[in-house]
Amino acid sequence: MTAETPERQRQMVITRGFAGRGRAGQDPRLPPGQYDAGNSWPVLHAEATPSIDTATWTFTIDGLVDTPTTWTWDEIHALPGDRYEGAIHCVTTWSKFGMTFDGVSIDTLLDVTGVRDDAAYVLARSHTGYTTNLPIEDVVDGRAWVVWDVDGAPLEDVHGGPARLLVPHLYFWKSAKWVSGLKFLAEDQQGFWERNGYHDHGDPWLEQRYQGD
Ligand SMILES: Nc1nc2c(c(=O)[nH]1)N[C@H]1C(S)=C(S)[C@@H](COP(=O)(O)O)O[C@H]1N2
Ligand SMILES: [Mo]
Repeated sequence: MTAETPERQRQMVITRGFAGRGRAGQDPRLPPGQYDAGNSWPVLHAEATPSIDTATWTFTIDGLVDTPTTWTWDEIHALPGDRYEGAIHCVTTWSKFGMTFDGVSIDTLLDVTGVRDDAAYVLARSHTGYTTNLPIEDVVDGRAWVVWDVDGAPLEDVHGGPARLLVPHLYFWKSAKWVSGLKFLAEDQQGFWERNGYHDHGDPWLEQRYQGD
């Protein structure tokens, strides 16, 4: 029988503690099945990249709200701004840390429109026709934004400029590029990728990649 010295016992406890994190050696900020894309920022979208003029750009909140509202570029910029600093996670397994996005919180927009009691879901839409669905809980309480700057510079066309939705706690397909509005609904209505097999919710920590996950 091997004698365990106090030092050896302490070591074993520490080792077990680290192993207990589940994925030894993996960055704990990485959701399961994801890798750190480092400095690269992959571009992914289904449609052709549009070129949208901020002079004619609008963003609309409608559906089950008290006061449906459309903002122009200048009007939305006149609202109190907000910043997200952190990670984004794409379902194709890349994650990116240390991103800084500036724009306006969805909470600020909902202060203007109000939300009716019978609203439970949101369908986000883009100027290109792209759509994606979310439960209301995922776009309120400081968890979703309309953003126009990334790392201090205007969002490029290919990344959804002049403005995109940002819902960073869900897989990145929920962050509709070239976003044009949010419709509040009583029933969940699937968006583009969700109709094509992606999960309705898309929580990266639960690996909700595909329908049925
Ligand atoms: N309008 C639009 N938005 C979209 C998509 C799209 O096809 N069209 N793809 C989504 C997916 S799957 C991802 S991973 C991200 C990619 O954003 P990026 O190209 O800025 O990395 O945009 C999301 N938003
Ligand atoms: Mo994606």
